[in-house]
Amino acid sequence: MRPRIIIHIDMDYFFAQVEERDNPRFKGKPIVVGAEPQEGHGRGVVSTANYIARKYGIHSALPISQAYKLCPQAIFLPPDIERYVEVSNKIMEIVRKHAFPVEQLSLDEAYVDVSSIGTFAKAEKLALDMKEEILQNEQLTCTVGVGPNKMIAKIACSFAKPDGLKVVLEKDAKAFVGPLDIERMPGIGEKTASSLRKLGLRIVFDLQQLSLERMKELFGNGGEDMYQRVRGIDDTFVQTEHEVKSIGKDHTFQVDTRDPEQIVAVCNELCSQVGEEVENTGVAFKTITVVCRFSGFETHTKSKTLATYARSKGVLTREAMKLLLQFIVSNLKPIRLIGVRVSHLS
Ligand code: TTP
Ligand code: MG
Repeated sequence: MRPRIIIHIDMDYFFAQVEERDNPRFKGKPIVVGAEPQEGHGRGVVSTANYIARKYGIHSALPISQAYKLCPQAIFLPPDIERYVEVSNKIMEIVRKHAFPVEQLSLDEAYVDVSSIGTFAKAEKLALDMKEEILQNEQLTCTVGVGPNKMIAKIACSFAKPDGLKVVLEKDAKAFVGPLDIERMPGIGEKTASSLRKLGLRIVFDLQQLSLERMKELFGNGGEDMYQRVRGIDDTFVQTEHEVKSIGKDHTFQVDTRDPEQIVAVCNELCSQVGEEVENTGVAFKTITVVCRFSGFETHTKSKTLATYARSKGVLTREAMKLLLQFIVSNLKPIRLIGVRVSHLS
C-alpha cells in the first residue's frame, strides 16, 4: 500500500526575517517585532524575534517590557502586517504550484499532502525543492518536516528549526515521539499536563505504557485518539479549502464487526443522515469519501469524485456502498468505525 506522506512547512522567525531581509543593516543584530517598548514601559507583547534575540530569552507573546529588559539594544519594530501578507501570498503560491492538496494554517505555515508522490525519498526531494525555491525567489529561509501524518510532520519541523529539514518515517514515528514532553502532544495543554505529571506521567513514552481503558479514564472521549497519537498515529486530513466545507457523519460499533447486514445498515443510515443535511443546506457535492477504521485502529479512506455535481441521496448511497464494499473485500479485519462524507461542495 502507498504510504501517507505529509510535509509541514513553516517560515523561520517570519515577521522578523522579512524585516531583516528588507533592511540589510539589521543583519546580525537582535530584532524584535511587536508592541512599542517605550524604554521598558510599553504595554503589549512580542509578535516574534529573530534567533539572535531569542538567545536573550525573548520569544513570541512575551510582554514587550520584559523583552526590553532582556535586551535593550535590540532593534524593536512595529509589525507591518500588510507587507507580511504580501510575502506570505508569494510563498504559498510556491507551495501550491506543485499541485498537491495544501492546508494553510497561518501566514507562514502549511501542510501539504504529498502521498501521491509515492515515496518518502521523493517527498524529501520535493520539500528541498520548495525550500530552495522560496530562498531563491524570496530570499527567506523556512524549515520543513516530512512525516506519515500531520502531527509527526509538524513535530519533525520543530526539531529542524531554523533552516532545516527532518524526515520521520512511519516505522520510526512511535520511537520519535517517545522521549517528548507530554505537552508536545496536540490535545495536552498546560493544565492537563500538570495533572498528568502528578501521576508520574512526564514524557510520551510514559503514556505509551498505558492501556486503552486507562487512556479513556484519563482523557474521556478523547482517550482513543490520544492512545493513537502517543504512538505517532494521527488520521486527521490535510484540509484544503474545498474539504473544509464538507458534510460527514460517522458511527463507532459497540463491538467490532464483520457482519455485512449490520455494516450495510449503518452505512445506509449514515448516507441518509448526510443526504438530509445536504438537502437542508441546499448544496451539491462532487466527492464522496468513506472512512473505515478496523480493529487495531488501522484507518483507511476511499474517495470517489463524480464527473458532475450531485445532490441526491440515491447517488450518495450507491457510491458510498461501492466504496464500502471495496474495504470489506480488501481487508478481512473486523470493522470498528465507518464514516461517510461529501466534499467539493457548491
Ligand atoms: P511562528 O511560525 O510560530 O513563529 P516564527 O515564524 O516567528 O518563528 P519560528 O517558526 O522560526 O519558530 O509564527 C509565525 C508568525 O506569526 C510570527 O513571525 C509572528 C506571528 N506570531 C505572533 O504575532 N504572535 C505569536 O504569539 C506567534 C506565535 C506568532
Ligand atoms: Mg514560523
